[in-house]
This record gives sequence, C-alpha cells and structure tokens, in this order.
Amino acid sequence: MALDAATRAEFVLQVRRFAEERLRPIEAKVSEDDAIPEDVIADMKALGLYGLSIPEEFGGLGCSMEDEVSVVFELGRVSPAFRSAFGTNVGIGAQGLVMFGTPEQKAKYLPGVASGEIVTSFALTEAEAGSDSASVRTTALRDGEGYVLKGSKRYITNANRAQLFTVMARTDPEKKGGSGVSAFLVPRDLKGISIGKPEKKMGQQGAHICDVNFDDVRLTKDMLLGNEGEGFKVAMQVLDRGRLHISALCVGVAERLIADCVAYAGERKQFGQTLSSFQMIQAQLADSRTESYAARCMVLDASRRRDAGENVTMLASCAKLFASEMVGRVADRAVQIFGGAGYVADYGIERFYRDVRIFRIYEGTSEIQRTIIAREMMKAGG
Ligand code: COS
Repeated sequence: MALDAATRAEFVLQVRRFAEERLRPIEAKVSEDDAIPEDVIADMKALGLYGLSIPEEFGGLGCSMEDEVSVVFELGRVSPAFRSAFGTNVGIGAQGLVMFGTPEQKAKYLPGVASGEIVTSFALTEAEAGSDSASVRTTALRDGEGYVLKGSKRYITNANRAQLFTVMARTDPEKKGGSGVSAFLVPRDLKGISIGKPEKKMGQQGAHICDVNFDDVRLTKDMLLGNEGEGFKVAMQVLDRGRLHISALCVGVAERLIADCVAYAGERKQFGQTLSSFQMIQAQLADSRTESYAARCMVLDASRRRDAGENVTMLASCAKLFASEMVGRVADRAVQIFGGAGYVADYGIERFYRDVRIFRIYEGTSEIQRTIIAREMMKAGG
C-alpha cells in the first residue's frame, strides 16, 4: 500500500495549496468559533483526507506511512485543529480496524470511513487510566453470545462527531493489566451510549474532546476487534503508528512557525536594522531550523522502516519525544522573536504556542515515550 513517487508529490502539492488557500485564511475564525465550518469539512472529504491511509480497495487513497507523514507535514503548516477533524479516521480511530479487522468488519465500515461518512474515534483513556493505559476499568463482560459494556472514557478526540468507536475494555476482570483487555468496534447508535460536552481546552479550538459513557451497552460478538484479551496490544500497535503521525504534525507546525519568523524578522526594524540582521535572532532561527530538520529526518526514517516491515515501537517514541519537544522550543522562540506581537492574538503566534503544548501529552506523554525507549533498549541490549 503506497502511492508512486509522482502521485505522492502531486498530492502533497495539492494538500499544501489547500492548506494555504482554504485553511490558513480561516485559522483565527475557527479558533474563535471553536468549530470548523461544514463546507471545509466537506472539502477535506472531497480531497480524500479522511481516507488517506485506508486501503484503496475500500475507497481510500492507500497511503503508506511515508506518504501519510508527507501529507501531514503540509497540514501542520496550518492550525493543527484542522488535522484533528480527520486525524482519527486516518490514524488511531480506524487503524485498529485496518490492521486487525475481519474481512466482514472491514467491508462493513471502511468504505464509509474512507469517504468520511463515518467518523471514527479511539476510546482508551479513562479518568484513572491515562499514562497507565493497561489499567482500564471499563468492562465488557460476557453475556450469552455477546458482551455488556459499562464504564466511561475521557478526553476522547472527535467523540462528538463519531459514528464508530474503537473501545478498549476489560473482558477478564480477574486479570490485572493489559492481558485482560479486549478491543471492540462500537457503533455510536447503540442504546446506552452518551457523549459529554466538549471540554474547554488551552488550545486547538475547533478540535473537540469529550467523555464517552457506556451504560450497559449490549455488544454482539462480531464487534470484537482482534482476539479476546489482545485489545491492549491492538491499542499499542495503533499508537506506534499514531505517534509517527503526530511527530509529522509537530514538524509541519515548526516549519510554519519558522517561515513566519523568517518573514517577520526580515520586515521588523529595531535600532535601524531588520531583526534578521541581529546575530541573536539568527541563532534562534538557526537552532529552530536545525531541530525541525532533525525531526523531519527522524519521522521519515522511522516511517520508511515501518513501511519496510520493521518494528518501530522505539523509533516512533524517539520521533514523538523529539518532535513534540522540538516544536515546543520552536514555538517559544517564535513568541520571543515576535516580541510583544507574539503575545497578542492578531499575529496567531500565541495561538500556536498554546496549540503545540498538547503534543507533549497526547498519544503518550514525553515521560511515557522515554519509558518505552528505555524498555526497548533494554530488550534489544542497546
Ligand atoms: N506493540 C505490540 N505489543 C506491545 C506494545 C507495542 N508497541 N507495547 C506493549 N506491548 C505488549 C507487551 O509486549 C506486553 O505483552 P505480553 O503481556 O505478552 O508480554 C503487553 O503489551 C503489556 O505491555 P507492558 O508490560 O509494556 O505494559 P505496561 O502497562 O507496563 O506499559 C505503556 C505500557 C506504559 C508503554 C503503555 O501503557 C502506554 O503506551 N501508555 C501511554 C498510553 C497513551 O499513549 N495514551 C494516550 C491515549 S491515546 S490519545
């Protein structure tokens, strides 16, 4: 599953133009309204973004990981809230189904996911199971031929728009940790599901996270995704992939901020000279460029290795750790270079400064990435 080089280059260019012409002009309004206009969502669907990494046989674009991150680099050049609208369909919401779904499950859902008719969402996190995601308390207990799902999930991206949830729930309460957990494909319209109000967040307005409550929801056995007791591993493999996607987003945002800084430093004059002629400003720009380039190389290398069939658990965590921390530094320098203008809303720099803070937290905090990297190193002996 991959685009040929010419198709990829053309698509990347198309996405760049779409981001620049269609999305960038409405960044401030989307943030203010905390909503992406429906006609923009429709354009994203028409462009194929919802089905980016869904196999072609189901109507998606069939992107490889390298294709996907190449597209996400471009989408990072505008407010990351836009990417969030379809991000769960491309990534964590749908990839469990792509990787572990039965032919029947795939045929039932993937065409709708690819077209964007079905929005997917990934329901792992709970109030008491954040970083310690193996300790989920939501249960799906056997009842006759099926299961009964009970519990609550927290901070679930796109929950308010989703028609299909990948839910991790404990099927064996006797077992502690990941081995008692199973994954399920849960349609939104089942009786007993309720969605909380979107949370008020620090940044990324226009992207929504909500609680999802399951009150004795009856699941049929064909909703089980993968084997019983293997849901935690499904989640971890989905996250390995998702972490590369988020790393690419961090690179894109960093590149946007660097471009804005270079433009501003070339215009703004102090002491009779443009900011760009001051070595202390140049040093900040150079550091940002060097670090974003390093992150881009990491993301591309890990993605190519994943496409070649390598296990990239450690490399995905290295990329996520480095890229998310890198964009935090780049955004901080951007505020500094813009000075007072970086702190007021009109220039949008302070918005990005807030937007990027979540990258060090979601899909695994920096602390969790370091834990995974160290564990993988011990396993591999280096
Ligand atoms: N791929 C495949 N299998 C994996 C895996 C991966 N990336 N990571 C772990 N596993 C397997 C392990 O091999 C182990 O299998 P066995 O029981 O057969 O040995 C099992 O899963 C349990 O793994 P582990 O013992 O490492 O689990 P822990 O609870 O100690 O820790 C961490 C797992 C901390 C790495 C995990 O909970 C995590 O990633 N937490 C962050 C979650 C997250 O990103 N949340 C964001 C929410 S989504 S926006």
